[in-house]
Amino acid sequence: MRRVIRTPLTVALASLAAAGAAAGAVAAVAGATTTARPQKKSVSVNDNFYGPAKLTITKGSTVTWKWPADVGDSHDVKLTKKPSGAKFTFKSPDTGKKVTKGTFQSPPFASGPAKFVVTGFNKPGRYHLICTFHETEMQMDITVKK
Ligand SMILES: [Cu+2]
Repeated sequence: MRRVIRTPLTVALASLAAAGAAAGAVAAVAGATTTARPQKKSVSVNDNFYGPAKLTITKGSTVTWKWPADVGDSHDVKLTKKPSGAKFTFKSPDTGKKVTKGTFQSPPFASGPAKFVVTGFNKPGRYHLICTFHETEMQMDITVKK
């Protein structure tokens, strides 16, 4: 019969492997309790409404407003309310370069396809947006979950 000889090295390796497995289990549990991953959401810009008009997203999500081929009227997207300190990254309508600012307004489009992509919904709370051409009827709310 063969004897299994446990040298100090194999014992050390075995305990390392056990420690690694335990650490992995802890990491898996921690991962399960952290907040949800950022999402990518689309909003269609219509005559004269956003679809959807209410959106709930996770922190750090990206929202893309999309104008279809023939929207009709000109429409834009302007942020009017946000949690304090919120900042956004988007392509500046003026320069076409990416900027990070405390507010945003898309270019107006009357015919698409066109899109306006905004990232940086990192602060939980309510964000209110309007179309500056149809301010009273064309509005939307975004809620960022805690
Ligand atoms: Cu509009």
